[in-house]
Amino acid sequence: MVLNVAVIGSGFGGLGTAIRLKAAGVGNFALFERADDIGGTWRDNTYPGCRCDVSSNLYSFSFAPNPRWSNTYSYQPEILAYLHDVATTHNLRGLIKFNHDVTDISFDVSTNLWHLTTSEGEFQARTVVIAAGGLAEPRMPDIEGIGTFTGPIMHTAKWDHSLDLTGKRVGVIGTGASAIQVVPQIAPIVGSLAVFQRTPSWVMPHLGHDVRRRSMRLFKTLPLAQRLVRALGYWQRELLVLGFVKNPQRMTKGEQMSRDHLARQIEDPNLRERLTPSYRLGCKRVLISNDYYPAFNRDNVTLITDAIERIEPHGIRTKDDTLHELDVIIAATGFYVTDNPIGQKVHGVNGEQLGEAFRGEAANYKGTMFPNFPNFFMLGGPNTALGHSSIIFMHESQLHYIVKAIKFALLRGARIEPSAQAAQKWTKELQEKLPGTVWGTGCASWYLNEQGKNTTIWPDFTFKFRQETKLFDESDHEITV
Ligand code: N01
Repeated sequence: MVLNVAVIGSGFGGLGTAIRLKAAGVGNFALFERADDIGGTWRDNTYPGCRCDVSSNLYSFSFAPNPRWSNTYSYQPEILAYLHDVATTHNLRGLIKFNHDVTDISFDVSTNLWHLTTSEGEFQARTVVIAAGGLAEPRMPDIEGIGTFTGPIMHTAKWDHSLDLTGKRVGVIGTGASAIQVVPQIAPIVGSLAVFQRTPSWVMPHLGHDVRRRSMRLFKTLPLAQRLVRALGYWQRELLVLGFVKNPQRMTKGEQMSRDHLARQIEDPNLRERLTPSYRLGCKRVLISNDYYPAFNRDNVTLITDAIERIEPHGIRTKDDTLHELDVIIAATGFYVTDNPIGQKVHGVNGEQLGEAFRGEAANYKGTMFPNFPNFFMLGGPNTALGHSSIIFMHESQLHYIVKAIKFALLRGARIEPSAQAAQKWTKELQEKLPGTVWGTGCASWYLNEQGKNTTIWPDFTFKFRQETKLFDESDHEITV
């Protein structure tokens, strides 16, 4: 049987797509999931302290508010439980093909169908939605000798809960969003903790707190109250665009807040100095934590700022020729983002790889569609991620467009793809906005591709993206019936 829609992934993106397709009356579709459970990155990241740095009222579907969030910034188990609730409420599990690892998605010009190769067999679909997630593929550090270490090495996104860290000499590589959450959690139990920092992060005070029962009751009986809280959080975050995008000079105020936060928590001026970034706040992802800096006040935690030379059988050797002896290494080294491997698995009408477009070497349309990839859509495509707000808002915007386009294609039996002209216009205008933004102020970050081009972040207010994706614009597409 030929599916109407093949959706790849069952995290926030995949589940959101399924709900929107059902609501629009589109039937005969399936979600392909490589694992045996839903949840995407929120299923995979189970390291101690894993938590969302966007408030839960905003980091959730607008159509599925959760009045029971126990903290304003939820931890991973509660977010995963939320996704399970959503899947149950919307009766989605029967639509998901679990343990189906998709290895190839190619367009067949003779049938105008997408051909999917999976670990469980072949499938055909009229349209495809990629919802595989931008933070789905953990990146191990490319450090000489990594294979020679005799102890366990684990990535934060693949936490081994059977590994007892009690009393162990542990090294954490990286000081990004994952590291700052895991370091304070494991510091009290390990014997010693060496944190290997290549670049310090800007860290702001965390405003998260437990939600009172009274508020939960209010949100349940009066959903409008929760919608207002969500709206307030949304608009507060939109104001950040004035600094991130319009005038990065404004970030100096935030930098001072972060310096004050550091000064309140770390007394040693030398340590403070080494933890202070030298790039503009926002150029890399801004982090929030109240317990990361204090972890360095513990006697068993050391900040290592000498660059790593190599990994040896018994530890990590830094450039000053010190061997830091370790029992366990934790790689908090992030993900393949601009070079997400999913890009190598998708092939368009001429056999070209999607990866080229995704890396920013070819044009895309609204971060969602690509010339030569007919009836094909990507959630979290180029320049649709955010530094200041909730990615779920962007996914929902994309879904407005995607579902309208899918219905258009299915009702007419049409093949639709953005015209080269429309895609070039979109990509050019977007790239022209980027140089003046905070992400172009000269730091290395996972927002930039190998050529230093930002192919990840949406450089504007998110409501502008919502406007852009409201309607399916036939005139921007090549339509063949
Ligand atoms: O990864 P990162 P992450 N040698 O790429 C360092 C989301 N997230 O997993 O800065 C030495 O930010 C690297 O150093 P440098 C969130 O969107 C969200 O922490 O490149 N160091 C950096 O310090 C986040 O932004 C939550 O110099 C090496 C670190 O490793 C994204 O995931 C929670 C190295 C990688 O930091 C990724 O965060 C957690 C090497 N060879 C994650 N290679 C939420 O709360 C890399 N590094 C939603």
